[in-house]
Amino acid sequence: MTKIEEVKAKVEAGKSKLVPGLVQEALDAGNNPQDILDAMVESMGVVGEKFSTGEIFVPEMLIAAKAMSKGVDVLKPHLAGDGASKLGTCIIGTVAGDLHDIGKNLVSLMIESAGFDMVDLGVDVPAETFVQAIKDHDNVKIVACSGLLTSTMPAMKEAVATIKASGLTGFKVIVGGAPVTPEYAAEIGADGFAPDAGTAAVKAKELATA
Ligand code: B1M
Repeated sequence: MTKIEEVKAKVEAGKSKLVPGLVQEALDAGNNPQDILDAMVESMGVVGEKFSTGEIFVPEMLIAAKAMSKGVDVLKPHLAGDGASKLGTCIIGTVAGDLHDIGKNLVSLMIESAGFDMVDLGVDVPAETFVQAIKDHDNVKIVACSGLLTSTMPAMKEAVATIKASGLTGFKVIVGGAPVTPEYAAEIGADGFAPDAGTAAVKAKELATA
C-alpha cells in the first residue's frame, strides 16, 4: 500500500490520531500535497456512499470528517500560496441549517491564498449574519456561501436574496457545494459559481478584479 493509499484508508476508518502522521509521511515521501488532498476527498466520497447505503451512520461520518480535518491541518502550509497581493476581504460561511464545513474550510484556505483577508462566519449562518458581516468589515469584495445539503439550498437562495436586497454594494456573491449547479447559482442571483476550492479562488480573484 502506498502512503497515499494508507492516508485514504485511515481517513475512511476515522483514525484521526494516525492521519496527521501519515499525511506528513506522504509529504516526506515526495507526494504532491494536492494528490494527498484529492485522496482524502475521495475517502469522504466513499464515506458518503457507505452512509447512503446504510453501512455506516452519522457518528462514523463525523469521525471520518474529524480525521480528514486533522489531515488537512498538516497539508495547509503546503496548499496555501503566499497571499502576497491583497485583493480585499472575503466573507465566507455555510448557509443556515447546514453544518458541513470541510469543503467550506478548503475554499476559505484557497481564497485566502489567492490574496484575500478572510472572515469565516462558520456553519449554520443565517442570511442576516452575512449582511451584518459585510457592514462590519472594510473593503468586502467577495461573499462566499457554501452548502452541502439539498434541503438547505433554499437557505442559500435566501442568503443571496437577503444580501442583494440589503442595498450594500461593492462586492460579488459566489456560491458552491456539492448539490449546487451553475444553473442554480444563476437562478438565485449569485454572481459566480465554483465546483471546487481551487476554482472558487480563481473565480473570487476574477470577480474582485473585474
Ligand atoms: Co453529511 N451529508 N449529513 N455529514 N456528509 C452529505 C453531504 C451527503 C451527500 C451524504 C450522503 O447521503 N451520501 C448527504 C447529503 C444528501 C443531500 O442533501 N443531497 C448528507 C446528509 C444527508 C447529512 C445529514 C442530514 C445526515 C443525518 O443527520 N441524517 C446531516 C445533516 C447535518 C446538517 O448539516 N444539518 C449530516 C451530517 C454530517 C456530519 C456532521 C456527520 C459530517 C460533517 C462534518 C463536518 O463537515 N465538519 C458529514 C459528512 C462528513 C458528510 C460527507 C460524508 C462528506 C462531506 C465532506 O466533507 N466532503 C458527505 C458525503 C460526500 O460529500 N460525498 C455528506 C469533502 C469536502 C472536501 O467536499 O464539502 O463537497 P465538499 O466541498 C467541495 C465542493 O463541494 C466545493 O469545494 C469543496 C472542495 O473542493 N465547495 C464549494 C464547497 N463549498 C463551496 C463553496 C464555493 C465553491 C465550492 O463557493 C462559495
